[in-house]
Amino acid sequence: MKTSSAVLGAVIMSALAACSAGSARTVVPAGVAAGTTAWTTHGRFAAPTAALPLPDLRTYQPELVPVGAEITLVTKRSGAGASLTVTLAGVIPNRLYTAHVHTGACGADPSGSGPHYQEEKDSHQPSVDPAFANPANEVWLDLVTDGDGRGTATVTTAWFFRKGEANSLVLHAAKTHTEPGMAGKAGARIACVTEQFGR
Ligand SMILES: [Cu+2]
Repeated sequence: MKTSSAVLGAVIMSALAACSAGSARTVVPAGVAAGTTAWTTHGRFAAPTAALPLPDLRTYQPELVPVGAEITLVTKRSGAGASLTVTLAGVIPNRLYTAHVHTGACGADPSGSGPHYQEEKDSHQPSVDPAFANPANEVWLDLVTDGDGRGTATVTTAWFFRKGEANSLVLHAAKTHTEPGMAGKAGARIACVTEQFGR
């Protein structure tokens, strides 16, 4: 199927080329394995002061996630599980970026994306109990950039998102804490991408 994948590649490339700051483009590729669905979202981060309506992607700290930096998010559902691959470009070289899936869409304020998505919900929110705030029950991703400010990381989960309940990927400034009372915290929310994970 050389021809169809070449055509698909051309479609994806033209969709990616069309991305402007703040608006995400989602491409649903054909030909993924039976029982699996996957889609790609790509865009460039917009300024925190960008006018309404709120952009799908925005940076809250342009010194860490510059305006115009790119993100590509590939979400796969295979069986009961999920995998997320995040690629950043145009950010700070040789730096750790952490990311989580949050429940709300990106807001004008960094807190607008709400708490973390949890497979088993903690009745106490925000959840800082390691029994709930842990990388098996939430989506935690660590991404280290190279010397050119690019990086890719993949995280997998044993479960898939409930429809409508997982609506953003939030980039944080620091490593994710794991200790009681702090678990899941990872410093400031520095950028956000609105994405409907639970489709
Ligand atoms: Cu978070």
